[in-house]
Amino acid sequence: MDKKHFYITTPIYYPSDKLHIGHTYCTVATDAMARYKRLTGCDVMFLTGTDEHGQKIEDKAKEAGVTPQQFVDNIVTAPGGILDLWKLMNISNDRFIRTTDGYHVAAIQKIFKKMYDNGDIYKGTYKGKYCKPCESFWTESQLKDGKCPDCGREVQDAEEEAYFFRLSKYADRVRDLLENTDFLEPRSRVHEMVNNFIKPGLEDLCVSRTSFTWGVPVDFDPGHVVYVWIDALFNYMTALGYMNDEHDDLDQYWPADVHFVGKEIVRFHSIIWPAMLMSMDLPLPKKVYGHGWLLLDGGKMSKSKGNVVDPVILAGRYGVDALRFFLLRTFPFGSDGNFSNELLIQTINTDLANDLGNLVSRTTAMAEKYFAGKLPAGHQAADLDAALVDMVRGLRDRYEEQMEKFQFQNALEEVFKTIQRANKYIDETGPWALAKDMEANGARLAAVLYNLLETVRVCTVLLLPFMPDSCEKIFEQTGAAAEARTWDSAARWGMLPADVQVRKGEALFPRIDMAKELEELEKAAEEARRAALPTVEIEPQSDEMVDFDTFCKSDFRAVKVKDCQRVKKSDKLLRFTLDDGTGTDRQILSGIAKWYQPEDLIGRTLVAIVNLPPRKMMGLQSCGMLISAVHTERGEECLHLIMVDDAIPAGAKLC
Ligand code: ME8
Repeated sequence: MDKKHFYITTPIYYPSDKLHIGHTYCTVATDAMARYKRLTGCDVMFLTGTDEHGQKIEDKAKEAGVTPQQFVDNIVTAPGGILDLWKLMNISNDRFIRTTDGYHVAAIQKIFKKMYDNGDIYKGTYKGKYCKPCESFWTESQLKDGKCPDCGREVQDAEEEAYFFRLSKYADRVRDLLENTDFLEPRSRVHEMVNNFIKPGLEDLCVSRTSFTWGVPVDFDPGHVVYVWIDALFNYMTALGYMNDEHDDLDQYWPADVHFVGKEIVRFHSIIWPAMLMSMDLPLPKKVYGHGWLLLDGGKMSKSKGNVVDPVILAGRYGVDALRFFLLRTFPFGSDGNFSNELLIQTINTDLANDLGNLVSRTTAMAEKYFAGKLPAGHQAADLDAALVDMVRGLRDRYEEQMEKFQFQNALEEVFKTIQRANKYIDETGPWALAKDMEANGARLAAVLYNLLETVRVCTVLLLPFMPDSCEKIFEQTGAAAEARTWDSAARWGMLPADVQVRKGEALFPRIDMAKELEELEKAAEEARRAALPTVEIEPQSDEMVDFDTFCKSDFRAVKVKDCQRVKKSDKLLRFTLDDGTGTDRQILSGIAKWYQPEDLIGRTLVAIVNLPPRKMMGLQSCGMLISAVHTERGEECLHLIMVDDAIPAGAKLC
């Protein structure tokens, strides 16, 4: 029988900055879903990619002094770029599309022309508001307090000759799709779309621009480039070969089973995307799922706010699997969730170190200790085992029900309830007590360990989509062969041979010392913040002119340091005794204790202005001021006393 096809996509990401944990969240979720579907036996197509056109990229490239193509290459394909991030996160995408790929560009031109030919794209004048960072057009009525309703930033007036898509024509069909089918989930997003966008009246959509050039050119009207969202949305089909010969999988995989998208782009996917497909007479995707955002301190992460969390750092510290697991275990996929380091560490400690890690290590350690790693055959079940065994037998179905609804958190909850039950079973059966009399209890002890190994096996199969590498290690340790790692096997009890061979390995998820780790993270974040600061900052030069005669009145002299001491009760002041060439010592107080040790300055020749009126500091007289150079380095003030050649005699005038 042919395998069931399953086509799943992430949004294609803007390569305008490094991706953060929020982007990683969606891709990890899609990856878990793709792996789950493969596990269940589907023929999966998992697509991700990058959305590389638009004014924002053009502007950023200009700022960086490179071409837009160089700019995006640098973020997508260069070392440390998006492709590397997905490799690091163990993302199993089958295809990666870049909207600058030649086949995609040519296909978009054909698509645009087709909608123009069928009358759904027409030429007019665009007057309205444009949000540059979001690359979105808005009507006055859609703005929130006069600002972009998506990101809250200022919008600009825009007026130009442009092409329009007859979105209004499809308003009723789209509304019907949203209200009367399961096309868009979660359901709360349907009300949002209908109330905010459809009920106020869908206006035709401006779908070309002439104010920048970094986009797909409208081939029949030079000067126009295709609106980035048309270019972007059709990626889901061009990547399968729609209107191009690069690929040839449209028949197998279109319509898509699900597009996973963040909530702010649900509007594009659930209104504009189906309307364009209707215009082209193409089948609609089966589902759009709008997931929530990962928030930091209650707000959306963004590079411009400087509050992004770097997945590479977290994966480096805790391991890729722990990070993947945390993202899907902690936050309900359809709602927003607040990211914090505490939560991450707590999840790793509780679920992975305590529950799963302990279960695996205790079970394998006991199998090694009591049976040298190989259970004897012929062990027997007891009544006490039924509660655990029944729970494991029904686990796959309960998990599947949640996975089919994209409720990763609930699916994992089912697995972890079972893991916790198994840990309790260890306490209930007391293997260490049984081991005291192996002759009498050896068979029973083997049965207990077998039940634990079977529980671990089934849970591990179900954790495969979330933590692929760690699960392989658990299979190795617990002696699960290939046929005991399958989806089918997860619904069956007793897939391990009775005399299973166990090999205890290293602890999979070491416990993290929360307080110490938080402190280190804080330090690392502070270092990263500092590293991001400009290396050297110097004060801008003054515009205010000083007349020559006034300047000449300032009397700068070379002075030699005869003595230098800290001023008692002051962290800042040093007291200098100086030879200024007059034969009488001069005393100057200077607030430079942070930068110099007094003894290092004795004997040096410095520069002082000597005709400032004397002033008192900490009860001591200061007659003049030492001259220093100051600048800021990584946010910190730096000071260097001006020191001159010691051959210059004390009192020499500087002019
Ligand atoms: O929107 N939490 O690209 P994008 C969760 N190019 N998800 C987040 C997030 C966060 N803190 N921050 C961003 C685009 N995302 C378009 C898509 S598709 C045809 C074109 C999600 O790089 C965001 O919600 O700005 C979106 O789904 C995805 O990252 C890509 O965002």
